[in-house]
Amino acid sequence: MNKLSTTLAVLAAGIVGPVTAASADMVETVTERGELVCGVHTGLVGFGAPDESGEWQGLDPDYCRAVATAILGEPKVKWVPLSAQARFTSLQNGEIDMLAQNSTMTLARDASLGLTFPAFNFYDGQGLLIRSDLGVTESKELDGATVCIQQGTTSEYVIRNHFTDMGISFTPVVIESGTEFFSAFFSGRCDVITSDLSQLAIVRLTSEDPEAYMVLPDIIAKSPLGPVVRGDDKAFENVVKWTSYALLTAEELGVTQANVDEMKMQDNADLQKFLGATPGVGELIGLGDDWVYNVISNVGNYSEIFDRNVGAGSPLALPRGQNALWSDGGLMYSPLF
Ligand SMILES: N[C@@H](CCC(=O)N[C@@H](CS)C(=O)NCC(=O)O)C(=O)O
Repeated sequence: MNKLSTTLAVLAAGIVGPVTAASADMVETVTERGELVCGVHTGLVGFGAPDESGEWQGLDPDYCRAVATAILGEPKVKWVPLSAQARFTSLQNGEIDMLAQNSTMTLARDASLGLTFPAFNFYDGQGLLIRSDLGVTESKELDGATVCIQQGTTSEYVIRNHFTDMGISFTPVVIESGTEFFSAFFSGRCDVITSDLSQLAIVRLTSEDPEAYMVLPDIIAKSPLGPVVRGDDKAFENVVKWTSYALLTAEELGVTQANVDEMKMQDNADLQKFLGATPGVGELIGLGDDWVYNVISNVGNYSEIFDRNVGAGSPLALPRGQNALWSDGGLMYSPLF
């Protein structure tokens, strides 16, 4: 790729320049402040949307709660809803401590922004949502279609390459705001919207007439999603990384929000260490030994978070699919504690 196209790819992915925030000890800052400042979606049910009391609910907000609890012992979070375009700049500038907003890890985002993706919380893919009456069954039949794309997302870059590779033309309509992106599609301004498949499934299911829309079978890119932090604070990065792993390990060990007290008392060396009945799990990442216990008792394990927000226990009922544990054939895998 030449310099111009690299620059274009970087711009298309919503990347705005080098990191500017002063380095800080985030574990100490969060402890002193008494809350974690988390960047979240403006309103995507299941992944991050406010409830009636203005509290953010969803898979990503629950990761904010888990990280806050690991540090503070309780899920104290200040929510900062962000547009797709503003999210990385906001993290770079230090306006938020952590970003949890269906953000895809890419080389450019991880390597050139001074940011880092410590873990994945949802393995997704990019797809296309169309009006069913278009009579199309796969993307190669979309020659000449009008495609709505949200600015500052990976989708913008991927879709252009996809149409070029297929050798067919399309008219891109690049939209800045998240709300306008969906309404443009539902009001007929474009034939297709492209984004993460989870997002497309949710938008379709929560529309007035889900049958009028269909997600095409094409998966045009991988899209691993996860929390993002600044790259200059290894200790905080470790907390986010190992909190994510703790959620997976708890699922693997059968530790749930309901049974965590009972599990902590079991005559099992691994469980006792993991849940802080015996010392060791906190010291290496600068936390108390009860941090995993606190996270699970406040937020639950990964399967509980998945189920209540996007899975079988929610109206969305998305399948676990690739997000199942490795032991169930999925990609979710935690190293040993
Ligand atoms: N995972 C992709 C797509 C993410 C995405 O499309 N996010 C949008 C739409 S859900 C968003 O955060 N919108 C909020 C807004 O702009 O208000 C990425 O990281 O670029």
